[in-house]
Amino acid sequence: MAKKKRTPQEFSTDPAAQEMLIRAEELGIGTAFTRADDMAPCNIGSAGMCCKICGMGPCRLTKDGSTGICGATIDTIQARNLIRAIAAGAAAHSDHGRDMAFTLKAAANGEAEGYYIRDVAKLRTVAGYYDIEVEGRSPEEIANELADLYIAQFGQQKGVIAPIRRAPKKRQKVWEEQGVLPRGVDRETVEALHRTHIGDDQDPEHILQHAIKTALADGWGGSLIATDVSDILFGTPAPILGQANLGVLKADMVNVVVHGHEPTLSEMIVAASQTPEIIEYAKAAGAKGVQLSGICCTANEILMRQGIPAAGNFLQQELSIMTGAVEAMVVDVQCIMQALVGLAENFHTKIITTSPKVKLKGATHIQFDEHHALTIAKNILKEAIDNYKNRGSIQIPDVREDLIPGFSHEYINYMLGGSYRSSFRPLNDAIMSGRIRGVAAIVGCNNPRSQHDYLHTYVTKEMLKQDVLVVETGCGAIASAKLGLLLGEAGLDQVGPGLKEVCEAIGIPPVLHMGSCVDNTRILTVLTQIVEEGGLGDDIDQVPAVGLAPEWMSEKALSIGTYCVASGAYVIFGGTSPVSGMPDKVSDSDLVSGLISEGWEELYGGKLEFIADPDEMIKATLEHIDKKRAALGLPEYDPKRFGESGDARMLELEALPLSERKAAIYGLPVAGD
Ligand code: CUV
Repeated sequence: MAKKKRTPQEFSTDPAAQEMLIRAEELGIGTAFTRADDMAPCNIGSAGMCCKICGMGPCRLTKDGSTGICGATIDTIQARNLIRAIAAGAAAHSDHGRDMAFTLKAAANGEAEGYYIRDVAKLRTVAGYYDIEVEGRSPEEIANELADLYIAQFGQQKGVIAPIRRAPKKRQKVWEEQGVLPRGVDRETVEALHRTHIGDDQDPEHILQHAIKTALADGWGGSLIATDVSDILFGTPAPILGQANLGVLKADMVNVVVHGHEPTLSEMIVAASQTPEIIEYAKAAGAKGVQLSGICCTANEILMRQGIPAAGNFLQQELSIMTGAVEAMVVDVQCIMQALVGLAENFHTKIITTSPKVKLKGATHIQFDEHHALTIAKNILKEAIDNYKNRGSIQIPDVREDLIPGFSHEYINYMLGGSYRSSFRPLNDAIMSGRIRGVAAIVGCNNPRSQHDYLHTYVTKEMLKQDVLVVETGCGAIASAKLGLLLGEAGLDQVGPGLKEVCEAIGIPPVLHMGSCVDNTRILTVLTQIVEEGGLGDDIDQVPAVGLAPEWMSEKALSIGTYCVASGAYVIFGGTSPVSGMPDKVSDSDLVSGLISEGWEELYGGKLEFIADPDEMIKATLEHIDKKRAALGLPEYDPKRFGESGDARMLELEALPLSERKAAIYGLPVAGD
């Protein structure tokens, strides 16, 4: 039976993406979307029932009771595959954190060209968590000691990684009781690999316990370190105006798209692009200047700190090149499609790899080194500018949307109360009164198996109607940005009455962009601060909040989901479950699915579920939020109670004659009555 081919409109909900997909079709160029149509997923592998950890296999288990050559059961194989994916995700995030810590060390010692400590206040706050002396010491001295402490977390062999102490007290106790406090970031990842070698750990429950430990080493270790150090070196994000979508590319400028994850490189390219030397160089090449933009989480990093526009999310990396207007795509690590090089051959675009860890055959490699960062960044930009003359026909979709990103947990704390009384009190109060029904963190990737951006934006919009405050990171945040949901005024007509009041009173969009994937740790911090503020329980599992990754695809997403569950959150993934078994076929193995949902809920209060249908996702989210509200003894959510105060109401009142206004506000009789 011939497989159904989707149309550009079915591939993506984003008009800019659709336009480029039509161009791709006209030019006869394949993309991840068309390849997804051509490639039927292996149903044994996608259900987690293929084992290829040794040379006796791969063993494809297809029905209940079947085993691999060594005797491994479906349950064991599913648990092993899952922990391996989590370990890879945790390794990716944590290695990013390690590189950031080394950059901090180099900057503190004056050995990193172009880097300096931009956020001394955050440096002092973070140092304070670890009892590092701050009084009377220079930022460099403090940074040196903090960098040493952070670098040591990766290779630590015994004890507990230091950042764990930033979790709620009660949560730390849970982890201690369950024996999942991570000893060292690298150690847990290595052990995950050891345990899944042929002939090692074969008890699914025991394997999954270590999956939790590995993920915690990411969320409360490597990723948290990455976020901390990025803020210290490049500034803690605060609201800033930005733009998103392919329409940010400029026809008369040299377009350089940075793609990947680590802000060390992208921040330096931002700095280099603003030097007179580079601006002159671009003008000499006949361009008006250099237009920088980002893809994926690199986009998020420079968007929220510098307001550099985002060209798009994961599934737009190919589409940006399809415009013909990109002189260079500069990549570092993670989420970089191998297809880029072949695709770029149809245009003049140069793919420039920069990480010693990531090379693509056929790409230009200009290795990045933080000791000479500014010089290297300038060289990269000159390479792009030199390529401007080779441009052929271009087509840039005229589609872009403004947005306000930059809601770090520090800023959220500040915005709620101002500098003298910054606190989470107003947020807690709003949740307690029911103005805000609960919080949803909608995060994660795009996946060409589903319609690009559809699940993200559908779920987000439904949450807002239900008075659920939404926080976002990663490619999900870029999806909402493109829809205009990260802009106060644009979103508020689609928002429930209570949440609308809160947004108007504080002056925030109903969807808060909190950063890149490693910045999901900011969400952990927000949840911790909500708990510490009081009134919403004494641990994260009591907060009416849910995490969602509707279009997930990366192993990092699995690690994030798992550390959020271990921290007490209900986490819902869309798409297919990597541990589903084949319920409608020959196997109904659901032991592992049960262990990561009800099993983990019993132990940690959080659970991981895979729900493909967005309406089911929404239903499960709201049920969970309402259940947590009831458990806290909070009033039942009732949208009719709100929407009568706030700015909108004031504007209505202001339009009335004075006498009627008084009557409306104070219930006084109207003069002349
Ligand atoms: Ni790190 S991991 S596709 S860029 S969110 Fe985007 Fe985000 Fe997933 Fe990758």
